[in-house]
Amino acid sequence: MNPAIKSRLFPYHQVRALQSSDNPDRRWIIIGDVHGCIRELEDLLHKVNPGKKDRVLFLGDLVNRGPHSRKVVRLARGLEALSLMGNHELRLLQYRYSQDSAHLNANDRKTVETLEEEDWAYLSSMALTLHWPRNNCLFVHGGFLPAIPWQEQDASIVTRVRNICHDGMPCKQKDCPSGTFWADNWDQKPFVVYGHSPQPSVVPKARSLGIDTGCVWGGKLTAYILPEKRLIQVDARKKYIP
Ligand SMILES: [Mn+2]
Repeated sequence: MNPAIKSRLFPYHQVRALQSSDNPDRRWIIIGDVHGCIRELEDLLHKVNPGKKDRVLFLGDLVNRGPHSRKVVRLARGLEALSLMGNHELRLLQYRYSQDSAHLNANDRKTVETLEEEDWAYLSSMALTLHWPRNNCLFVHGGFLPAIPWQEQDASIVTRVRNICHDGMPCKQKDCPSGTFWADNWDQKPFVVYGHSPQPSVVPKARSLGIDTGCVWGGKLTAYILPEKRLIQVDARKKYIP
């Protein structure tokens, strides 16, 4: 197929938003950015000990940067976990659907070489958001622009946003020193649980919670358990990137 056509067929519209089924006995185990840190993911799952009724949800960026992207994807598949799309998966899928290697950096290429068909299928199944109506919780990799309804925000926003400018649009810190973090401007419902922006500890705010605690940078890997609102963490075994 012509790569340009295949690229346009990239199925964002199919995976855009999921809504959870409402099983009152089910715990949701929300896991932040793993980035190939398989040993820490195994440590965390051991500590959390998911039951049969529980559902694991990854917030995206399972791959790249760390040592074992493929093993992480394989483990997620084995758990029948749901995963949302991170900017790293988005980039790999953009390459996959366009065959244009301009989407990839050197680290992405190493990951691409290891992935098999089933892994690509898993990446392709990732939704951009998941809404949990019972507690009005919304899960996403990056975040949202507060001025636009969350359902209308596209993959390039919800997987990547960090800072926003005074006009409400995304901006880079170096280009716009007065930009502010999106969650500092998010004072509406639903309550958002997100990853993507690593911090030494979780970032609790009135209307959001950030759980990327920078495992691949030598920080922690975090799980947030709902409905009990409990945090479980493990330390990174090492710093995988300087
Ligand atoms: Mn990310």
